[in-house]
Amino acid sequence: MDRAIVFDVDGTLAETEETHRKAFNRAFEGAGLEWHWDQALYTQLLEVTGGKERIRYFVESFGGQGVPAAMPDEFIRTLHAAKTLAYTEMVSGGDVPLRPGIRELIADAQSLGFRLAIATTTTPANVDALLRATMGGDEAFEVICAGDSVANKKPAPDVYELALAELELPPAACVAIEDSRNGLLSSVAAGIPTVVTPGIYTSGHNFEEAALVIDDLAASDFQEIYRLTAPAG
Ligand code: XBP
Ligand code: MG
Repeated sequence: MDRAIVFDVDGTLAETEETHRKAFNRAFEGAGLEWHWDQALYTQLLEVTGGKERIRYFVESFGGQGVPAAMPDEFIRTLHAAKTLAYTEMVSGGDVPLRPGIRELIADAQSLGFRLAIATTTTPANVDALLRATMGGDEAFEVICAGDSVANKKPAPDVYELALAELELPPAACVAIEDSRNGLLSSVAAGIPTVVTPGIYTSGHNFEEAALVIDDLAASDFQEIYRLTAPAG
């Protein structure tokens, strides 16, 4: 079939951000830093996508208040690598299930011949760990675009444009599934009709550009999603 569903990962395939937050805090503790990102602070820091960029945003926002006013990129990279290790260990241990309805949507879309892809800001190792733990591997997804594979992370369109290029499909032949405003802005900027399934950290976001907002995917009619795609060519 010449149509595809492009899935975001964090907050969409699974509610992962609490595990990300715990992994950040473990990395800070392991580095002897007295930082602790609670849920209120993390909600604010999620304004910035990308873990390394989020740490940089935290330093620049809170530098001087018990936080170094500046931090070398190399140190941030090392800190983020420790976070990724902590995250993948927790996810591999089965901490994070797929969101309700996601497994059914993937199976139903596959049975109808839809091609499946991923467009995410998170680190590739995190995608691999989540898909192994929840689906036994990434075979369902023909294309996986993640993390630093693009120069500009969401809300820039880059990662969705890369997914379209690898799928060799026009935006109108696809539909994106997202959970956040940053993700919605990214997929819409790439011209892709977008369905939003708000999550625990994003339910208050503005989703006015969405083609459809679904609060409970498990109770939804998947045809409403499929109808947003048009045949390529
Ligand atoms: C969500 C993000 C990521 C994760 C943390 O990505 O912005 O940065 O919060 O993962 P998406 P990393 O919603 O696009 O899946 O620390 O690996 O960036
Ligand atoms: Mg997301």
